[in-house]
Amino acid sequence: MVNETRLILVLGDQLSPGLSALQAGDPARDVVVMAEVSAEATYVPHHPKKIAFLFAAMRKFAERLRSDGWQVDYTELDDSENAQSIPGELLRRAAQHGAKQIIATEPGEWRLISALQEMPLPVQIQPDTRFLASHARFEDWAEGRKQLRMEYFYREMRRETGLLMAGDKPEGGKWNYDHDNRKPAPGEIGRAGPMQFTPDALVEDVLALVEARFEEHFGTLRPFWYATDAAQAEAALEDFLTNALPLFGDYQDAMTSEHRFLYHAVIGQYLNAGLLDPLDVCQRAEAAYRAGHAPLNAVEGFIRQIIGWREFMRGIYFLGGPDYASRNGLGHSRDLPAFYWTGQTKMRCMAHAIDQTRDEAYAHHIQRLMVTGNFALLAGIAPQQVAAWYLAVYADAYEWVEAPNVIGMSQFADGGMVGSKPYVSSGNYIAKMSDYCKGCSYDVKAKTGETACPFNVLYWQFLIRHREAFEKNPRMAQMYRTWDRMQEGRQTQVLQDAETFLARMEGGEAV
Ligand code: FAD
Ligand code: DLZ
Ligand code: SF4
Repeated sequence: MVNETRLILVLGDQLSPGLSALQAGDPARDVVVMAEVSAEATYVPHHPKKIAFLFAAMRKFAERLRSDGWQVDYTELDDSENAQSIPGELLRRAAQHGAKQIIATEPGEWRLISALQEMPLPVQIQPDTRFLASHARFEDWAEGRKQLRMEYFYREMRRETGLLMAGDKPEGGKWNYDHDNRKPAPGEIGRAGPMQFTPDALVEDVLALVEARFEEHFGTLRPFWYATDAAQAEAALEDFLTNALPLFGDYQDAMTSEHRFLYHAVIGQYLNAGLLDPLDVCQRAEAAYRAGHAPLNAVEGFIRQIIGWREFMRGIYFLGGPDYASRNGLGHSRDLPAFYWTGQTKMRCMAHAIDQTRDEAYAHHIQRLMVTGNFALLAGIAPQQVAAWYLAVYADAYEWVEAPNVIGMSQFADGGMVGSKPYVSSGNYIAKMSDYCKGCSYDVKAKTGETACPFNVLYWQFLIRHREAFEKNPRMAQMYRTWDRMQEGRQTQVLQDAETFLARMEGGEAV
């Protein structure tokens, strides 16, 4: 029948008024379905701050849709009728309304895409238009290329959006100012951190619910300070543009024990849930540059993260297909050590990154890549266990962006789709970019022995374990030459120390 009610599905990370499913629907005819369900909250044990953020933002978005004239059937987690899964809730609501059709925007995970495709009702899946590059656009770009490199894709996105362009040339003459963005942490940080919001009554209700239901999940719920609607997310963005963007570039890779956020935007959770629009964010950053408020290296670096890395990662996930997240190119199989969930390790850099993650559901890129990710890769942890940890603990984590970052960029498990070489380093890099090593139980300068920094011995052991895979890589050949010049006795000692460390770690000793 022509005017039969249809259901419009809006997922927790689809809180955008321009969502394609809403565009395809009709407020006079259709019913929006939104549901807090335990299947989504527990398929990995999401951080309580992440669950609270999403539930609060979902409730506020439902109110907004109602005031825009939509009928919204919203199911709270503890509703007695709640089917506790997305397909279950859709079927329940379809029966209530006699609806025979569902309209959805493509979810950001293959798992949920298949669940929708397998529903007994027809589901019209609309493309997610909240990204610059459609799947077809990315496939076209990737077609026939031997290697997929973010830099070349990024340049096309710059041309297409016109961001930081001077005619058909890049602003300032260079596409990429990353070279200027590698300063270690400054002594003083003149920024209080990201903008924080006091929970209102609606948020307090959600916090009580999350406290009662997800107490056993890793992560501290309070103090809860996230933005939970578009207006607050906008205010947080504005605060970043004013107070942090000018120094974003310089200290992008720095880490300090004192400051968790440095000059980072801390907007990943807002962008990925749909509270901020990526192109708008970039245009506002560009305006800050044009107004003379922020330098080119900062603004180019920031824009590259969003129209370059973020879009590229999404392209890789969907190009990789449903099995992308299960790849294990280096055949790693060790279990994730318990200290990823407790922070109880003598490695100060790891303890700091994990403790901060527990408190904030946040760590910045270099902490994720060069501390927790680097350690997991060096120690040969099973990439799917590493990925499950990242997916659970970060407020901005959804598989479309988490898997290419973890399986691809960090664990080099996707066969080189994302990167041309693994991101591994000894303790040296961490010592250079942070103050973690001061006061660590290990000695970053010691290359062998009981107190040697574990990253130092594991680094060589990793290279030797995977010599066949990497020694012909021109970007890694120098390291193999260094190893080959090392005295044999020292080589044996390094490898022995690495084995001893791993055995102690696997035996559950405090390492
Ligand atoms: P900023 O440093 O201020 O950067 C601004 C924005 O750029 C971010 O909000 C984000 O939207 C985008 N961005 C930057 N780097 C990336 C990247 N590599 N991929 C995609 N977007 C990027 N990002 C996620 O959004 N979700 C994840 O689950 C996620 N998992 C990661 C796992 C690992 C192992 C690594 C190395 C990186 C991961 N990232 C992930 C990328 C990056 O760490 C976060 O986007 C960033 O730390 C978010 O904090 P911010 O908003 O302060 O970022
Ligand atoms: C992450 C998440 C959580 C914790 N809870 C819900 C929920 O209860 N309801 C919902 O619609 N979405 C939730 N999400 C987001 C989904 O997991 C997300 O849409 C998929 O992983 C696809 O990106
Ligand atoms: Fe980390 Fe090694 Fe430095 Fe300790 S010495 S903080 S383990 S890099």
